[in-house]
Amino acid sequence: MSRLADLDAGLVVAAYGRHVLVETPEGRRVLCHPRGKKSELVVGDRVRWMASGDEGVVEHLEERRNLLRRQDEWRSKAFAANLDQLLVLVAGEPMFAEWQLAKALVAAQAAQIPALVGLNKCELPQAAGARERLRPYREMGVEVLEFSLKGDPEAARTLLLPRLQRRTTLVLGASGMGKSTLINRLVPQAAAQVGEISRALNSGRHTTTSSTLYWLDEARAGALIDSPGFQEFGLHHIGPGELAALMPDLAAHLGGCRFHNCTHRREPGCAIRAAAAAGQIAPQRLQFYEAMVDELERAARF
Ligand SMILES: Nc1nc2c(ncn2[C@@H]2O[C@H](COP(=O)(O)OP(=O)(O)OP(=O)(O)O)[C@@H](O)[C@H]2O)c(=O)[nH]1
Ligand SMILES: [Mg+2]
Ligand SMILES: [Zn+2]
Repeated sequence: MSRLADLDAGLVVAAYGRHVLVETPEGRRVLCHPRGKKSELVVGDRVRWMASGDEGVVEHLEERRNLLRRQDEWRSKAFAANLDQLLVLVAGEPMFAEWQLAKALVAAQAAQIPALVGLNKCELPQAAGARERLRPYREMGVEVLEFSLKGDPEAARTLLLPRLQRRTTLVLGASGMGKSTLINRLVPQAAAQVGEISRALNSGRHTTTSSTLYWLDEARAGALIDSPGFQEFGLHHIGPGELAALMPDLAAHLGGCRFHNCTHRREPGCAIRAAAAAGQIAPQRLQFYEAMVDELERAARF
């Protein structure tokens, strides 16, 4: 085993199952394979690697600052590591699914990654319904940026770029919310960066199935990470007892319940239910909480 100091440093900019694309500090991209049965490498990982012909072998994974992941009944899947923030894209047409947003925000909170919401397609009349659906989120302190990537791309750039510069941002959103449009509007030579990745992988086969990191600037200070949708956003890595603390609107009332181990469902003297009854917590947020606790408790029994 070579000494760590002798190995090259690199950043995982794309991950495809068993192999990853590693970018060197000089900006060269090398197809690498993990050594042995290592833990799954994800985009954003900092690694140490060694050349082996034209390709490379990842020998070491540097400690992660954070890791955004989801877990369902069957498997655990990591989105990306070492993130500065999460941007969840939503829209009114098609209308975004509120629970997907709610889950993404819980996962971000659990990983201690700041999150903001982008309401795209705000020029459409259906944006009003989406704005209304986002109201509890704004009220709990989630920042919501409104823009129209297609209707007014310049305004969208002006609004978004200061929030994205010099940071690594994971962009999440269901199909049709505008992730690709965002990348194409904000990333110089987005198509070229994709082409470069396909070339390094020697085919176009893998291009859309995995997360990819795009640089926002020549200096490679800011990056957007594109992800392949998030249909099955499981939160099974979170205990049912932890959930309320990860929802800011519920968390604000924690500590006020009569029982210290209150599950906030049917116990008397529950401060969270009292807050919901008083209109301080939106009904759909309490419903989400109850449904998630049920799901997580069921999962814990198996
Ligand atoms: N009206 C309107 N349409 C938009 C806007 N931004 C994107 N779209 C359209 O919405 C559709 C979906 O956009 P995409 O960028 O492909 O969405 P995506 O999130 O990448 O979707 P997937 O790749 O399926 O996950 C496309 O037809 C876009 O042209 C907008 O601001 N207003
Ligand atoms: Mg897309
Ligand atoms: Zn309670």
